[in-house]
Amino acid sequence: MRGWIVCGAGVWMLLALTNPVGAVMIGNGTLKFSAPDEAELNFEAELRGQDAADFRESIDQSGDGDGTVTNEEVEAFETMFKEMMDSSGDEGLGEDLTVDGKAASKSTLNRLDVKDATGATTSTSSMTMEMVMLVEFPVTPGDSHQITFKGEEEGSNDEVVMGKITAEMPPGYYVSAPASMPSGVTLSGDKRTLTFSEDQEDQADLVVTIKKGSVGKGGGAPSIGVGLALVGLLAVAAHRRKGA
Ligand SMILES: [Ca+2]
Repeated sequence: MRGWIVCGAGVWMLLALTNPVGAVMIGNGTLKFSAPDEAELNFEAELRGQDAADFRESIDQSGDGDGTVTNEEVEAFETMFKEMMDSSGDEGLGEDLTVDGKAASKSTLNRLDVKDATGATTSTSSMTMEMVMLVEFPVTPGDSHQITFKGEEEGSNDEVVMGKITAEMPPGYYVSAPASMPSGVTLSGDKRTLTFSEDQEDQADLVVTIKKGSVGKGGGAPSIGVGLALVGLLAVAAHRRKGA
C-alpha cells in the first residue's frame, strides 16, 4: 500500500479477506462523517487476474470444492466473514484513522457484497467486493477536533493498492488546518471534502483540524453564478413589468 491508510477499518477488513490467498486488491472508497464521533465507510475493492482466480478457489474450498463457485457458496462466504468480523470485536482496527488521537472504539459491518465471483475457479475475470461499515469514535462532539489519517511507507500491506478516496467532514464542520494540503490531497472549495488521489507517494501522517461553522455564504463560484442568474431574471421581470 502507498500513501495514506484513509479508511483504517476497511483496509484492515480487506486484508483479513485476502489473507488466505495473499491477493492484491485495488480499492476506492468514501468516508463520510455524520458527526465527529461517527463515520460511515463505503469501500469498493477489485480483484484481478490470477488473484481473482485464487480467491474463487478459496471460496469454492470453503464450500464443496467442486471447481465451480455458486451463488450459494458466495453467500455462505459473506455470512462466514460477517460472523468472523462480529466476533473479532474491536481488535485490529488500529490507529490508521483517529479522532482527537483516539482509535475507533466500535465498528459494525453493515454490508458485504462479493460480486461477479461465480463460475469456474480457474476464471481470471475481475471480481469486486463492496462493503459498508459504521465506525464510532470515543469522543464528545465539540467546537473543534483533529482527524488523523495515518501515513504508511511503501512495501507494507502490499495486498491493498489504494484508489481514489473522498473523506467528507461532519455536517456543520469545515477543515480549518492545515492551510495547504500535501501533494496528492485536495480540499473542496467549501472546505468540507478531502480527496486523496490514487497515485500517492510515501507520506507522513496527515493531521486535519475541523471547526464548527462554514467558510462563508456565497463564497464559492457556483453560488455566485446562481446569484447572478437570479439577479438577471429579476431584472428581466422588472423590465417586462415596466414595459407592460
Ligand atoms: Ca463449488
